[in-house]
Amino acid sequence: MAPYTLTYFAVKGRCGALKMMLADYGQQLKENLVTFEEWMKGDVKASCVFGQLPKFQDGDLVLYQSNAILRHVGRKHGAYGKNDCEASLIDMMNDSVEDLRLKYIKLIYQEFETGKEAFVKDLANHLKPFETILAKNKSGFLVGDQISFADYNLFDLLLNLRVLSSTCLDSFPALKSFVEKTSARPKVKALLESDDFKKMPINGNGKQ
Ligand code: GTB
Repeated sequence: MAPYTLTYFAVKGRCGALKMMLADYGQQLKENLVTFEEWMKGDVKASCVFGQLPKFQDGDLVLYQSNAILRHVGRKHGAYGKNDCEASLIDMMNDSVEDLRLKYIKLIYQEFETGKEAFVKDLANHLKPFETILAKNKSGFLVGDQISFADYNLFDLLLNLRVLSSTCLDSFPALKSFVEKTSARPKVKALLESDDFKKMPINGNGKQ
């Protein structure tokens, strides 16, 4: 039996990074996919502590909030740094990934038609700090010399951003190399190439 269960919509959305991290650690995941029609009935929403998905179950532990879920899995599988200082730096990186993800989500769900051009134009300003950090840290990871949940989160977001703007990484060699290296991790590669993963839309409204 899979130790972990994820309840979410049939999109990559806020769970792409989680799926990549679990795959990379050889962990099985049971997925309960909730349709939009089912969600609109209200019962599932009412059962969620904050009225939103994803919901993640690890035995008796029930978690909401995608970043708390990433942290939990990262903590359990050695993807949360080697000491407290690394863990704090990883938190900082992940919060910055979240800041950019929120801008992306706002674009996708609220202003895609009117805001895409400006978003893409401004994107380099938001990618630059990650480029600087990765160029400086010769390990190829955001923090220390091993992969962390923040790396999977950044990787997932960069894949989405490259779909939005195929050239957005062109002037960022460290980010390009980061994407190439993470994509080439054998279990991540297998997930990315799997039919189930490929056929899942990135977002719930068909925009990407
Ligand atoms: N801070 C929370 C987290 O990080 O987990 C935010 C969670 C969140 O925004 N959840 C969205 C949700 O539950 C789904 S992700 N929305 C329903 C609601 O609030 O009632 C974005 C999303 C929206 C819609 C679909 N869809 O229709 O397929 C898919 C994904």
